[in-house]
Amino acid sequence: MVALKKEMPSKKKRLGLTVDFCKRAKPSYSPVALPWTSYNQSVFIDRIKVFAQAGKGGRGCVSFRREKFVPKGGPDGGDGGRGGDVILRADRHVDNLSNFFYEPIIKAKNGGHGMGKKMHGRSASPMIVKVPVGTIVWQAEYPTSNETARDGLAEPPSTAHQASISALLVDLTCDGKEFVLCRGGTGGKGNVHFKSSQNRAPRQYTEGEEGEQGHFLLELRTIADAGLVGYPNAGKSTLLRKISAARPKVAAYPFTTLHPIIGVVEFPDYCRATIADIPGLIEGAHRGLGLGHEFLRHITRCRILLFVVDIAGSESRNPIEDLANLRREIDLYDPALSKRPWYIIANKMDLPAARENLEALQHRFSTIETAAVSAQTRQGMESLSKKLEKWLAKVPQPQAINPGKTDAISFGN
Ligand SMILES: Nc1nc2c(ncn2[C@@H]2O[C@H](COP(=O)(O)OP(=O)(O)O)[C@@H](O)[C@H]2O)c(=O)[nH]1
Ligand SMILES: [Mg+2]
Repeated sequence: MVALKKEMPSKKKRLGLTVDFCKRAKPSYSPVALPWTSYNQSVFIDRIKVFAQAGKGGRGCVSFRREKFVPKGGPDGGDGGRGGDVILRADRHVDNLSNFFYEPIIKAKNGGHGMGKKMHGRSASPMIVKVPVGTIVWQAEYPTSNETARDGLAEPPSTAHQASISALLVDLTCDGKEFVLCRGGTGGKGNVHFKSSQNRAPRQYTEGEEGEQGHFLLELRTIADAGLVGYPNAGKSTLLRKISAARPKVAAYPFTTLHPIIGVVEFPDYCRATIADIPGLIEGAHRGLGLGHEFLRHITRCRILLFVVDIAGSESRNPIEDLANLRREIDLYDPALSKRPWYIIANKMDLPAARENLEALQHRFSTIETAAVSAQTRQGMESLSKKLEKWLAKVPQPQAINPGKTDAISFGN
């Protein structure tokens, strides 16, 4: 007897499926290169152009009252609701502007249209967008000839450099501070407003107002009490790790830190100070070498500047030359910044040749207070913390930048 082997169709065939779900279709998009990202760091954006549009007001309604035994009840068309505002709110839990990288168009909802029985249209809720504390908002203008209409929106042209900055609108310096970027349009009037002894059955109504719209440049200038400035590998990030709970990446190669990181230092008397660690500066940064001056704007609001030098002169560096170069770079970036109170942190005191170099450095910069530390071994960190508190106590809090001021600011990147 021959055993008949019955061919059982596969489950896929039984279900009538023809597509092989196991084989994933290749994604049709190509991965986008994000600025300032690495395998373990998220995207950091500190300057971005956005387009914002507030909601349009709702249309007024044309309607007449119709009820049993009320044959000619008169006009009863309600007004339209207000369009939503676009509001920026400074939030200390947001640390950069990367959400605008993915959504550079901010649109609030339109107001609802008016309805019969004198019913008012629904006013749209405001579109509240969170931005980091320290965000400065500039009005940007694009030539109108380049504007293209898409979905009723004037799109920012692809050639971004054509935009010009016209005015500084606001400096959001404290947590919770709000700014209405674009005001929503008011609602239109319903026909109830047009009745008169002459016009007892009005069919007139008004359209809702357009919401404000415009292009804006948002720029983050981090607010911290002290800023660490130094050559790559001087030990700035190590210092911040040891003095605060911040965890910037530390490694023995230059430009490990790719974006500013803020650490909070707690003093024994329950006072606190924030310290900003920015990517290393090198000689010629004003010519765009290294990461250039790109991140120096994050220390422009710091009350004091802490120049971190590798006092051991490892990697055949000269700490005195390094410090002089750093001072020159700061001066080239902004002469006002170079007048800010500054101090020296001589790091890597655990290495040989550090003592000798420290004496030479103190001799050369005799008027500047110096803290000698070893961030790696924690040597001198207690005394640095005390000095930091003393240095900060001498300097007042910086003021927010006045709106209306127009600054020379490039808008190409
Ligand atoms: N021997 C010694 N090495 C240090 C000290 N501070 C930092 N380093 C090392 O210097 C290298 C660069 O440190 P990092 O904090 O990334 O420097 P940054 O580029 O200024 O942020 C790392 O390998 C650290 O381990 C120190 O006090 N002593
Ligand atoms: Mg670093």
